[in-house]
Amino acid sequence: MKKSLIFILLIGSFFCGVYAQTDTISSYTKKTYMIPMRDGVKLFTVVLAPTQEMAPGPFLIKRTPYGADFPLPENAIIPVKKMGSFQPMAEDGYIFVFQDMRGKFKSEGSFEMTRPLYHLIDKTKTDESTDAYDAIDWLVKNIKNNNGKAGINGVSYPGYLALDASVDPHPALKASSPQASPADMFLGDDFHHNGAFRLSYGFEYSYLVENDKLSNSNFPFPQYDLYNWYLQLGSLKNVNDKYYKGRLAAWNDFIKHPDYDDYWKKSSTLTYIQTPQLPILHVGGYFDQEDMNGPQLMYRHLEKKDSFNRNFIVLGPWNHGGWEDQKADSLGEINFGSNTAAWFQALQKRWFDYWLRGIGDGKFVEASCFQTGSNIWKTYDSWPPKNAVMKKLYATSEHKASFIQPSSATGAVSYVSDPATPVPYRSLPIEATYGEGSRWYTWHVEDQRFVTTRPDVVSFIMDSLTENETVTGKVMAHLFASTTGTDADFVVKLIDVYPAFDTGNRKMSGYQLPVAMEVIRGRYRKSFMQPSPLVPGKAEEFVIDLHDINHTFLKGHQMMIQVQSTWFPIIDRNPQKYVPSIFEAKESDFIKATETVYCNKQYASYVELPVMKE
Ligand code: PG9
Repeated sequence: MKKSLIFILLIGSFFCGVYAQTDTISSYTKKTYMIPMRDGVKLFTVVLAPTQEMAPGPFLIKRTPYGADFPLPENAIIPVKKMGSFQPMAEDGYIFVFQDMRGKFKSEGSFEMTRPLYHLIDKTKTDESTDAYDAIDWLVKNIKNNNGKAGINGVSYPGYLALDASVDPHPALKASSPQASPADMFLGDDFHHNGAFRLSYGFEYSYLVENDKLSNSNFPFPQYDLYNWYLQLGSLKNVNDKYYKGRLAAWNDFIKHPDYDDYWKKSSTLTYIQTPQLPILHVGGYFDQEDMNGPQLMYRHLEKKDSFNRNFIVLGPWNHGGWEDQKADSLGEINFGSNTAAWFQALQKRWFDYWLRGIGDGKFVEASCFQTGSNIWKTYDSWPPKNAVMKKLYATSEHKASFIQPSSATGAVSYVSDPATPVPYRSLPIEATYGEGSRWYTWHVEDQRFVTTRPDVVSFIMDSLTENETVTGKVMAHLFASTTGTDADFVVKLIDVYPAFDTGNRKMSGYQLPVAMEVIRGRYRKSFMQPSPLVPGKAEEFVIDLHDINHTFLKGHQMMIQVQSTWFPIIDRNPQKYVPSIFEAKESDFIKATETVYCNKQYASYVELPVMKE
C-alpha cells in the first residue's frame, strides 16, 4: 500500500471562497459525485478541476481500495502551489479524478480482493474494467471543460486497477501506467511467491482491506515485535479458529485454494490481458517488497504481442512505489546518487502530456532501467537486452562462489532447518507491516550479515572482483538439493558483498546487499497445480526465477550466493513433512530436516547471470 502525497499535503492548505483572476491556473476546486455504473451501483468519486476555466484539459484517473476522499470540504479551493507532486500537471490543467472502487469506503457494491474480469466471459457482468469504462464515460459527458481524453495510473492496487482499465478500454482512455501492479498472486507478488504463502503480508493485508469497508484497518497486535507472535500462532488453522472466525473472504480463499487452481488462474492478469490495447507504461522497483514481479512479468507477457509498439517499461532502484517519494535518492543504507523520483515524475508527465495533450514528439524509449552499483539511468531497445552473455556462478562445497564448474564427484553442503526456530526475513523487531516505525519498506536492501552466521543459512562467496561485473536481465537460480523430510522451501539470494574496509565509506564496509532473492516451495517444483512430496535424500533441481536486475558489482566487491529454508514470518513455515494442505497442518507435522545443497560435477548448483560488456 502506498498513500499518495497529495492527501498529506492538501490538509490545511485550502480555502473556500473566490479565486484571484489570472492567466495561469492558480487553484483547483474539489467536487464529489456518485457515478452510476451499468448495474446501478454508484461509485464515490472526487474530481479536482481547475477553478478557473482555461483550455479544456484531460483527466488523470486513479481508482483505489484505500479511500479516495481526503479531509477537505466540497468546493474547497486548493492553490496549485500546494498540490505537491501533482503541481506540474496541475499547472497544465489536468483534471484529477480519485475513485473508490466497488465495495470500498464510500462506494456501493461489494469488494472482491482479486476480482477476475467477468465481462470477458459474460457480457452482462461487471468488473474493474467495466467500472473504469463506465466512470470514464460519465466523466467525459458530465465534467465541464474536458478535452475528451483520459489517462489512468496508480501504484499497486490502484496500478492493478489501471491495468484492468486497459482491457477493453473506453475510447477516451488514451494511455495508462500501471505501477507496481501485481500480475499473479500465486506465482509472485503479494500473497504467494512460487507457491510459498506470504504469511505476515496475507494475514495483515486481508485484515487491512476486509475488516471494515470504511477504513484501512491495522490488526490489533498485542505486541510490537511480531516474530514470536507469528511463531506462537502455530499452524495456520489457528488464524480462523482464534482471530478471523471465517469473517474475511480473502483469508478464506487462501485456505480454500492452497494450490494453483482455477481460482488463482482466473484472477491472474496473465490470463485475461493478452495484448496492449492502448499505450502502457509499466513501472517497477528492483527492491519492491510487495509487487516486484508484476511489472516485469506483465511487460514481458504483453511484449510478445506488441505489434503497435504500445508497451514500455521503467525499472528503478525503488521499493514499493518509491518513485512517488520526494527524492528516492536512497533506500535504507543504499545511496543512488541522484533524485530518481524527479527523473521518473518528469518522464511520467511527458508520457501523459503526449498521449492526452498532444505535446512532445512521442519518442519514448522501450526500456529505461536504472543500473544500481554504478548508479546511472540506462536505456534499452529491448528488455532484457539481448546482448548479455549468460554466465553460471557455481556454489562449491568449500563455500566459494566461482564461474568454474565444480569437478568433484561428491561435493555438497548441508544444514538443519527447524520450523521451531525459523530464520527471520529481516532483523528483529518485526514491526506490523504498516504499523508505526515499520521497517517493512526497506527489508529488500537490508544488510544480510544479520543471518549470514546462522547455522541454518549457507553462503558461497567469490574472491574480490578485479574489475566491474554488470548483470542486466533475469537472474535464475538452479539449485540441486535434497531433504530428509518430504517437503521443503528453498530461498536463494544473490548478494553484493562490499569491501571489508571501505575507506571512502567506512559505514558500508562489509555490507551484504541482496540484489536478487526469491523462495520456492518444494512441493511445487514440478507443477504449481499438482504438488508432490519430495523423496527423502533424492537430489532434485529447483529452478527459481530471481527476477530482473541491472546491477554493477564494483571492482573490489564480492558476489555471494546464500541458501536457507525458512524466511519468517513473511513466508509461513513449511512443516517439512508433506501434508495435502499446509493451511490444515497439525502442530505435530512440523519437523526438523537436514537440507543438502549439491555442489558437484553431476549436480551443480548455480545462479545464471546475464552479464553485459559495458
Ligand atoms: N500490494 C498491495 C496489493 C495490490 C493488489 C492486490 C492486493 C494488494 C498494495 O500495495 O496495494
